[in-house]
Amino acid sequence: MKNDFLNKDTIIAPISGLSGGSVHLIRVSGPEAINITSRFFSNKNFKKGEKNRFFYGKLVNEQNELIDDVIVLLYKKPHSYTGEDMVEISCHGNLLITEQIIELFLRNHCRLAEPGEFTKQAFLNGKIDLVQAESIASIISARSEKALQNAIKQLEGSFSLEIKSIRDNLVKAISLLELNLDFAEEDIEVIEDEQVLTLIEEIIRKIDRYLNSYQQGKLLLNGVKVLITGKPNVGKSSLMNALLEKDRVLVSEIPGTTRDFVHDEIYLENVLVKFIDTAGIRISSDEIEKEGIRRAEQLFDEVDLILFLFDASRTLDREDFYLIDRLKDFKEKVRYLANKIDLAFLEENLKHLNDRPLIKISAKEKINIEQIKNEIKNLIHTTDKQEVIVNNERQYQLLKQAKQRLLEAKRTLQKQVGHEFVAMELREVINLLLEITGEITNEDILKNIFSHFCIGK
Ligand SMILES: Nc1nc2c(ncn2[C@@H]2O[C@H](COP(=O)(O)OP(=O)(O)OP(=O)(O)O)[C@@H](O)[C@H]2O)c(=O)[nH]1
Ligand SMILES: [Mg+2]
Repeated sequence: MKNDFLNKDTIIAPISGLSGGSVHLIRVSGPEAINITSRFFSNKNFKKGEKNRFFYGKLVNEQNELIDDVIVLLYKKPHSYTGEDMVEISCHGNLLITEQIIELFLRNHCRLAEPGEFTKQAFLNGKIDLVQAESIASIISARSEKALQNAIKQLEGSFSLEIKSIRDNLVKAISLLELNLDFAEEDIEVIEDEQVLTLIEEIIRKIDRYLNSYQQGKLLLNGVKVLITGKPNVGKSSLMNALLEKDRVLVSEIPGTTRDFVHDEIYLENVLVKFIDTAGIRISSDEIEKEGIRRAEQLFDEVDLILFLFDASRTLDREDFYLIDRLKDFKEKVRYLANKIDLAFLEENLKHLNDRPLIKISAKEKINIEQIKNEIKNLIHTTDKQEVIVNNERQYQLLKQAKQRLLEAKRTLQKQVGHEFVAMELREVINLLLEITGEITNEDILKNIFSHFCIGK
């Protein structure tokens, strides 16, 4: 079915970065790739070339004027990235040359490749499945070594294989159910429902593991976002500096020192951690400050961890209470930090915090900063042993739907309303899994996926 979407055009795009570098690489893919190239390429062995190999020669334009000395790599269908006839031209790293070559091909029955189109062709030609195609985008955008490892694992096809093994189990369950249907009239219970139930539950557990890995996958891919908040002068910027281990933000004894958001990043165990220091939140009638508070509060939703700071050497006041109250809705992702413990720690404040776990720190004297970093590491760690981590929204949504269907199948089985209904649900699950790997797909889905790629991928 997916071959219906295969286009028969010959497409071209630069595939290497175009700024700097001594060599640029241009890819041409499609039925006319070899013909067009051979018309303008001086090496006469090229057209006869049977196997995948490279050729050196001069590339000229229609007027036989030299464009550049180039090396051309020849890939014969289906032994290429796209699965089509494909040519890659290495020219000197000058944008004027690259443009001339691309223009030449555009004038001669080629068109510019759309973003992700080479990878789309690879998918349509069965070189890779959709999970693998998406992992290529993840490889390029990965911001940490861990995310990169995970994406490479997916490109190798380990997740696709897991999905396939789940599908095999579903087929097994369906055939058990159908076996029962065949004998239904003879009133023989060929299999125990228990057997199917066990299979379904096993699959649900597996899918659950993938669903749980999603949050983690997102953290690995995009980095962990940590917001530092609290009322003015409690030591937010001092903490930011302590976490970054440098004097990044201005610190002073005057409340209201930080006026806007300050961002900076570090790597913790190969994962990117982005800290955001904010202006102190105070209750005010000033419109500008209100806007600042609104923007900071918007971030509560977006970030992965909120570090709420208060000055432990002073009695909490209504500005602290305001924030403590606002943060109630973000329970799990808030850490309460009692700062300035080098000065004092007032026990009386504890009654306002209702047993919330506290980390006692001194941003200035660098006490217990490691403990905060450990909290961040814990977010990243939980699925260390997980084989594959799902980090793709589309795959996640399909897995979620698959789980819902499986739960429905389980209920139907337990209600004993008929095996055919259970089998129907399980077939739906198979379809959802086929959508994940792209064996069932449609033009809109593909367009959406590949439009997120960059040109030349
Ligand atoms: N003794 C002590 N002083 C601290 C500590 N942390 C911060 N301070 C001091 O508290 C004052 C305010 O610190 P900042 O880091 O600027 O506080 P802030 O929360 O960023 O303040 P605003 O940007 O104004 O909201 C400075 O004089 C810091 O030196 C600490 O752990 N112990
Ligand atoms: Mg500050």
